[in-house]
Amino acid sequence: MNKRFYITTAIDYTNGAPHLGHAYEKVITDVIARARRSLGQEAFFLTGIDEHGQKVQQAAQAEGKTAQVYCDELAVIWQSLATKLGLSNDDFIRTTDARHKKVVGAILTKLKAQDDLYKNSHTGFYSVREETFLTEKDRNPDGTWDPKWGQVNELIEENWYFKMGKHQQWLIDYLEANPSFVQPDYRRNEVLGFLKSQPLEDLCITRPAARLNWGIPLPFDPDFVTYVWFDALTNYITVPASLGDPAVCEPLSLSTNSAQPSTALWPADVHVIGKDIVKFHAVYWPIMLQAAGLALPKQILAHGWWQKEGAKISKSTGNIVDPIAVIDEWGLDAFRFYVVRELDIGPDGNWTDAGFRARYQAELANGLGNLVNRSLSMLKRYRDGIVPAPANDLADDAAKAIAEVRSKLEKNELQGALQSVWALITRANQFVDQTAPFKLAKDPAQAPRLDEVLYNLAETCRILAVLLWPFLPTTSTRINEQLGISGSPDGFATAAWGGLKQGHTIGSPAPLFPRKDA
Ligand code: ME8
Repeated sequence: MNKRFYITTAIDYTNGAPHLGHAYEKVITDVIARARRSLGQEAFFLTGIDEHGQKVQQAAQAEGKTAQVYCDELAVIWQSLATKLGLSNDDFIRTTDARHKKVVGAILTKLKAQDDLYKNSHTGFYSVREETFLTEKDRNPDGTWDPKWGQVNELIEENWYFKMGKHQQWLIDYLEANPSFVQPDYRRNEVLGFLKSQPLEDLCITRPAARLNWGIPLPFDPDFVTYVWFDALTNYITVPASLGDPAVCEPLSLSTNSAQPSTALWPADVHVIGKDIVKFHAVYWPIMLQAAGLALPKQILAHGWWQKEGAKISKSTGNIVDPIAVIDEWGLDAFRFYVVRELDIGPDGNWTDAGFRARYQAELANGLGNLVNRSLSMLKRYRDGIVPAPANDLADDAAKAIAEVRSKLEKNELQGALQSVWALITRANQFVDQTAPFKLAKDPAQAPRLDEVLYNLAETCRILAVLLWPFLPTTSTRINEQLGISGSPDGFATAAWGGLKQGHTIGSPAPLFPRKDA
């Protein structure tokens, strides 16, 4: 049983509409998953939704629905977003799934049995209107509470706590010994800075069911439901457990379904998440796993946040990018291309409509689209679509791009990989301009040279389809179809120069990216 490359996204809260940030994270994770498969690894890609918690409970109440009905309706919307984004996910987790509740119960039971959990009462100030405990930071400088909190009562509340402090030094040592565990480096440094600056407080892992009932009850104390983060993080091991992965089932004493062969996924290879939830993934999650006797994920990969037109994305101000509307207008691959090309994984990004249009026009329509269309149209016109004998003018440029893309994909440098692909596109477009095949076609003495030029261009298009597959799967498949090649261009090894054979007949060229001049 070979362990698969296991990659996950954050699971999205379903109390609002999907936005650019959600879509971006899912697309970069999909590109990494597809890239691994193209490079020959068996990959398993998990995404899903985070359905419990107060906000969902309140939103359901506001619509006069039960929380379950409300979540079932939203799950359809979020699953259709995954389809719309062209995600190649192998599973879609919902935290309301029975399989998930079982695993949350199992990890809590184990921690309780080990004496890692204890019940304690906490005195604090509670906002009735916002249904939340306030901290000293929420106080006005004069000691009063802002009117937005409504009535604030001092309250004693019992809850269950998870002992974290005893793992603090272990985690610091682990982060120092494993620099790739949290990436980029500046995020790892933030986590280390946080861990070294203060003693880690025990984590409150419940809410009283009397206050919040939309959650997973504690198996040993049903007056409490599991705190939303303890519930949510566990999703990453739920799916391996449901597939009988012994790396999860054995430490948690879960039975494997012996009727089915089990799938080895854990530990995850990459958890892709946003910068705001690094602490949960790089502090709480490793400590939960360590305490429960499970292996740690190999990497937490934190991406930055998008703004739009230089301002925070916000539904209330209307400053939003609706990924579905963009895809409906411009096509899925235009959306995927822009977000991956514009923003490297790590720093923050800024979506501008003008920037989106500019990249569409210059890089997709005039760059890739024009190269493929003119290359294949000339082959059709001058040689009846029949591939001439191999020639090698662009072989070195292609080999350079192939090597660079491979090495960048192995390091999850997606933006860099696209830059290397576009260097080849630019070079090939220059080659058309320099060799001027339309002129060669007018001179019968130049027929051998025209053959060479046409071979170079068609073969470059074939290689581009392979290199682009993880990023632009629809476009890449269309290039392959136009080349008359059956099957999907999803194997990186086939990118090597010379794959196109003399005498092969291509299909029909058609524009890949319609011009949007209006
Ligand atoms: O945090 N730009 O859910 P969520 C880029 N349920 N990414 C963004 C973004 C933006 N403007 N806004 C949000 C949660 N994201 C939890 C996760 S995981 C066990 C539980 C990213 O719906 C955000 O950083 O608030 C996170 O990775 C993801 O979208 C889901 O955010």
